[in-house]
Amino acid sequence: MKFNLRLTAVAAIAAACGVAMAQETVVKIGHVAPLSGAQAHYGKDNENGVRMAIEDLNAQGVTIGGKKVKFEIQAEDDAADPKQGTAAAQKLCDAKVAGVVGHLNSGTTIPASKVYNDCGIPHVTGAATNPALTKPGYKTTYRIIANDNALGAALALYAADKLKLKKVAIIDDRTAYGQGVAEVFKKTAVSKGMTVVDEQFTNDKATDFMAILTAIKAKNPDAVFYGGMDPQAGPMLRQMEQLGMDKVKYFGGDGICTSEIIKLAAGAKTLGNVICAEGGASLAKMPGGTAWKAKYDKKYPNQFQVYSPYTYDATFVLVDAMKRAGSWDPKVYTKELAKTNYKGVTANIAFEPNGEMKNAATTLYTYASGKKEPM
Ligand code: ABU
Repeated sequence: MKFNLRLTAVAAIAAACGVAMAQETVVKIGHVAPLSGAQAHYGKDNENGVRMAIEDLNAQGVTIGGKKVKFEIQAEDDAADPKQGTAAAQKLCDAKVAGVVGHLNSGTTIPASKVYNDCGIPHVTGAATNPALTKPGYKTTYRIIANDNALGAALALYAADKLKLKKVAIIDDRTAYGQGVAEVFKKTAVSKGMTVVDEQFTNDKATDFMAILTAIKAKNPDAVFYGGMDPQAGPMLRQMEQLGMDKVKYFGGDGICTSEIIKLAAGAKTLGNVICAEGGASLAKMPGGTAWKAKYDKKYPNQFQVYSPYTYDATFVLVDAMKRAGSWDPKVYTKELAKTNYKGVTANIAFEPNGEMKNAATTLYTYASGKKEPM
């Protein structure tokens, strides 16, 4: 008899849980980044940030407009390619995700932003830094880090004012990001009296830079600025060492400011010449950075690169707007994103009217000890 009563109670609880689970609505958050190709390590790190945010949100239990919600990620790969970027954006529009975190590259994010605007789904990038992203003034586009106007200028000011460097050579990878950040650096460097002794171009698939570095070496620069990502910057540092350019400072934006560059430089002493800039505070100075990073490393050992704290916060920013609107329907909640005042792991997040982050910090880093350190 006792046994039967217990079974009945268990069945009742199971049925109640079943009803509760059936009442949970699944809300999809899209994420897009390169998950294949030479930049997959950045994309995986970004995706990890979104996955961790979704796990934390679901563990907290989120209610929107009186309904219990369960979040799921729809993760897409754009391979850092603009065409695949717009295709992935259209796929997320067709899937009617509630919002998107991404993309990672400016070259994919800028064209994708029009697709999201046309289908009325908001996206928040925690990585793409070309200022042109927010120029169209789409109400569906937001960025939660500083843009390249800040990064390029901070690096040039440091080169000119602190290090008193005179001659710089500039290389970029002809992507929206690489070319954009190099142009800002050049403009500020020239305004500070520095001389640009050479300008060379490569692309985001190249690994052999001997010819352009040999041309640059002949101009005897104090520094090289590279606008591009670490799959090129790492081998470039090795080749600079091979050419004896071991006294030349090496500047770059957030695209080279990764953990992976340490591996890619493969022990080159020139890694110690790197000075790179990121559009946020260092982890130690972020409001929740240290604890967050410890949790991330436990979940995703050896995968941290740069942007995952920002993609984590970007996910929470979307959900915060949904909660305030009482709806996950983008037609209803998108206008709440503009009013964001969210205390994130990375910063207190609020937006300018054009979708840029208000009061975004910029931090310079070096690898002087073979380890990435804020300066
Ligand atoms: N911010 C550097 C990497 C991503 C991009 O803007 O292309």
